[in-house]
Amino acid sequence: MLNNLKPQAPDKILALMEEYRADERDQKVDLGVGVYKNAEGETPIMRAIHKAEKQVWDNETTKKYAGLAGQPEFHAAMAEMVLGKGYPADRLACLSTVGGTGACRMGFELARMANPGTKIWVSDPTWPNHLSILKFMDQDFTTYRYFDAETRSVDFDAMMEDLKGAKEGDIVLLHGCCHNPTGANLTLEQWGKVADLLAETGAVPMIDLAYQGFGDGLEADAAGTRLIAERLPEVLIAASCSKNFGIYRERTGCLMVLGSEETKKTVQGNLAYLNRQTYSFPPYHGQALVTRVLTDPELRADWEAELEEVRTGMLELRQQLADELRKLSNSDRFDFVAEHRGMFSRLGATPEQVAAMKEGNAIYMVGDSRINIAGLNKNSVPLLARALIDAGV
Ligand code: PLP
Ligand code: TYF
Repeated sequence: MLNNLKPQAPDKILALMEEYRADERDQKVDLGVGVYKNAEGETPIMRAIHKAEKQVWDNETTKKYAGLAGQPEFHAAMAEMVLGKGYPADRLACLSTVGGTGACRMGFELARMANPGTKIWVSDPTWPNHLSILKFMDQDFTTYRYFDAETRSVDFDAMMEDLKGAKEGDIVLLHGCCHNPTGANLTLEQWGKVADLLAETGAVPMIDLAYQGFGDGLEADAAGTRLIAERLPEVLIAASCSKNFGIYRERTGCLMVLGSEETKKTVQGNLAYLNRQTYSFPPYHGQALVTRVLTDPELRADWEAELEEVRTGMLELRQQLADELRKLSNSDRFDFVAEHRGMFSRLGATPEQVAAMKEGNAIYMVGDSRINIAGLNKNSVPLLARALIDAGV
């Protein structure tokens, strides 16, 4: 039986991580996988998470099974963080999931259960895992134009043109903020236009929110999602806690589904059903940490402060890189680096140029020339800028 299996292509981002690890050169720079790193190249446990972990350790009295759909207090805390105080609890159903990836997967599954003929519209480009999950599910999907390779900003006219083709009951997947892999994002005004178009066509938005707090701030990064949630009758939101709480390996995420007061109970039942069919109970520990951090005022203030340090640190690196490139190229053609938001920017280098920087400069970026800004520090920014110019980017 097992000899029927075919080899699977490895995840390119994770494979690059291995390649970097095996590189024995001293001065190597890892701009690959989307994990936050401080100036020392470490991914520390956030202070508030560390404290919350101690509290959980001190107070937890049992390890028996918890909620099948997750913990209601986690759902409430997440809903408030994403949708704001006064979110419409009477029409919101929530599911705790295995990371944001699990939330995406369950969102796709729920959409298919609700509408077996649904087509899923994803941005071109999008996070490669979206595509691989959809292919694995044998789910009908298509892309909409998103990124203007020339200006490295959103090609909004093309996006709107393509999304006019989305039909009632189709799913339109949008990145809530900090678009992965491009770094180019919609303005709030553009979110409003997308909302109008979706209202016209009856297509249902699904928002992947994996980097809230990494772009313009915790509230600002949720603004597009909140606008969509206010204007449209049905919305799916796949939120990840991996980045903004720094709890990658705890696998903590939440799928939120906004419908009507009438559909809420059945949606909630279907969500729990999806967990049960897949792995029964979702991981508990990360939910407990996030709930404590969000609901304890002292922990929350400390977490927000540290998240803000992370965010502004990345913005400073963006500015430094843009300034350096302005100097070296004698032009403003790299100014987009400072305009982009989040961990990533797609620089627009060719695969050959990306390979040349890996071989010649030990600078590792994803093949589409996506860099993880947090992989840089003050010393490596000039190295990257120099390598980009020397490679002819
Ligand atoms: N969506 C996007 C766009 C991502 O970049 C990620 C990766 O971190 C995720 C979802 C989900 O991440 P995780 O499953 O680690 O929470
Ligand atoms: O895009 C990234 O780098 C992050 C981390 O299979 C990641 O989202 C990468 C690949 C993967 C899961 C997570």
